[in-house]
Order: sequence, then C-alpha cells, then structure tokens
Amino acid sequence: MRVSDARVIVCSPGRNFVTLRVETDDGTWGLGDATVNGRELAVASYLRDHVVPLLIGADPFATEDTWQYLYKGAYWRRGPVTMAAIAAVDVALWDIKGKALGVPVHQLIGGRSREGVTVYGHASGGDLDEVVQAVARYLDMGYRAVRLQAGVPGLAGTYGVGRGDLYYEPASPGRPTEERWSTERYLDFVPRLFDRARQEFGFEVHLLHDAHHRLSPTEAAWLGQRLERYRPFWLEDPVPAELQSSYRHVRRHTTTPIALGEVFNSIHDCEQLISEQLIDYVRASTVHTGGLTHLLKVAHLAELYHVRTACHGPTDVSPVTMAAALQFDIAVHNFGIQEYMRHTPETDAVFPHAYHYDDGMLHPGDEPGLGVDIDEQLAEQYPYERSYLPVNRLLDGTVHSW
Ligand code: KDG
Ligand code: MG
Repeated sequence: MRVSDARVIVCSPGRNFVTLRVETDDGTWGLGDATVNGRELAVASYLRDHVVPLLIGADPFATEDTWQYLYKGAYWRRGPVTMAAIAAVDVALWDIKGKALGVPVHQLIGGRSREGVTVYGHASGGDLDEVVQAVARYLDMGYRAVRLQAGVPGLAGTYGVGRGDLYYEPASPGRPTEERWSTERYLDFVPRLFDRARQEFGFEVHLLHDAHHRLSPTEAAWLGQRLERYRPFWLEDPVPAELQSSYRHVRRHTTTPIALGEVFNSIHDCEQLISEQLIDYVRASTVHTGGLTHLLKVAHLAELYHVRTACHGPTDVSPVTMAAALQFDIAVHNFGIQEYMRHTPETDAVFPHAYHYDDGMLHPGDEPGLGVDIDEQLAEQYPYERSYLPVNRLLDGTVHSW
C-alpha cells in the first residue's frame, strides 16, 4: 500500500480549519488537522507546496520514518507551522493504519486504559453571578470538572471569557480587536471568583482556571498561594514558558497544580519542565506538537516524572484533533483530563464523528482509524475568512500577552 494522493482543505464552518486528506492506492484515506489559529494559510501552504509532493509513494504504515523524514529532512526544525504540518501527515497516516487493520487507533497505541475520557467544560461570564449560572449548567449536563473564567471588574473585556454559553469565543474577522489589562485588578479578583464558586458548589466539582500567560513568576506564585485553600484542579499557563527555569520560582512557593503546554510544539519545549517536576499537567496537543507519534513521546517522558496529560481541546482545533486526542487519552496510562469546548453544530456537520459525550466523559467510539470524516461538499460552502483573536495591552498601552 502506498500514498497516492493528498490534498489540503481549508474551510470556515464557524471558524477556520485546515485539514489534510491523504489517500492510498487501495482507496483507504485518512485525515489530519493542521489548524494554527490566526495563521492557517501558512500551514496550508507549507503542506501544499512542500509536503504533499514528498508524500506521494510513501508507505502509510511507516509513521515513525515519515515523521523523521519530514522533521529532519526539512533541516528547519520545530515551530508551530512546521509541527502542525508534520502532525497533519502523522495523524492521517495513523488514521489510515487503523482503517487498514480494521481497528480504532487506540488499539495501536496501547489499547484501552480507562472506560472514558473525563473532560472539563468552560464556564464563563461577565460577572460572578453569570459564572455561577454557567457552572450550574455544566453540572446539570454531568460535567465533573469546569474551568472558571470571568470578566475582571474594571476591565472592559478579558480574553477567555466566552461570548456564548456552550461555544467558545470565536475569532473576529478583520484586524484583531485590542483589550486592556491590569494584573493588579485580575489578581485581586481571581481568589474571589474561586471563593464564590466553592461557596456555591462545594468541593466535589473540579475547578480550573487559565491565566493565559499574563503573569510574572512572582505574580503566579502569589496567585497560586491565594488559591490553595480552594483546591483548584489547576492553574493553567500562569507565566509564558519559553524560559522553563522560571517555573522553579512558581513551584517553590505554591502547591497549586500547574498546567502548561497548549503552545508547545516539541518535547524540547517541556523537557526541563517535566524532568524537574515543575508542572503537573502537560497540555500539548496532537496538532501543535507533531502528531500522535511525537505526543506519545511527550506522554512517556511525562509518565516517568508523575506529570499527567491534558490535551488542548479548544474550538480552534478541528474535530479531527479532538478524535485523535480521544484515541490518545483513552490509551495513555498517565492521562489527566481532556479539555472539551464543544464545536458549533456547523463545525460538527462538516466533520461527522464517532466520538460522543456522556455524563462528564467523552468516548472515542470503536470505528476503525480515528472515527472522523469530512463532508467536502459542505465544507465548500464555508470559505476561509481571515480572523484573529484579540491582542492585549496594559493600561498604559504596552503590548502584553493575551
Ligand atoms: O488559539 C488560542 C486558543 O486555542 C487558546 O487561547 C484557548 O487558552 C485556551 C485554552 O485553554 O483552550
Ligand atoms: Mg489555555
């Protein structure tokens, strides 16, 4: 069996997605997601112009060899564009391998380690009352873990506070909107958010929070300490992690669990964080961290150091990535939790899938391969639309992480 064709499909059913469809000479096909939110066309070009021509004739079962060929062969290693492109190929080949053997991908990477994949949902609101209502809705749907994000009093808008109930804040067409940020106001507010949620819901539900890279190590340590009494499941991305050693300072001062990694592209982005046990959860995903082949290496390294996995699962990665994440989550021993934001009905219609939600868990299904398809005719009705998430400035106008 050989790869006979591959094509890149860019569509926007609610938001932009880049999908690679790989075909073999016996008619088996597989899908990979290559979406890098806000930079989608760069990956589409990388794939179309530089990867697809190299794939024709490849052995679709040789996932490790193809991964190394694309990674080492390019000479220019790592980075989100390169790694998302390699990921799309890798995941599509795993999909083909599963279909060719008639088994779901999780059977090829260890088999089932658990009954289902525990997920967390996103409860957000403009103020504390709205967040409480949103948490209650998630609990009614059976969720056992909920991320809390709320508008910060005194700030006009805060990225991460979704505009709807179930579907995450979509990017906006045109230039990015600009938000204003005050770390002081935020630090004053977040302990009150957790205090209110614990008063309303007690300690049964897991509560999570995403600081989205906006703090310094000292600020993160301060916040982690203040949150300890509310026993958060985690504090996510408190500090940008390019300087991995900066987490030593955070770790020294707080026992609040730390989750990092949605922007990681490679095992080298978290090698020190993991081996020094500076984090508790690694949020790397199949799409931005080089596919299943590479993410399995991250998971196995993490297992040695008591770090658990928690794949990124926002709506700006497609159901192809969600399907791949669930195959991974059900199999790896050191799985922690899976983010689940729910795609819009338009997105779900373009990407029909076997995975399904039930009582706080996602289940990957037992279809051969990944268990996800793309309706290309429907996808054509949603052409690409240039869109961006907001950028952020401090109150004095200085550009800040958003
Ligand atoms: O494209 C950026 C989003 O994927 C990210 O901001 C979502 O922080 C996020 C999360 O935890 O899912
Ligand atoms: Mg995040």
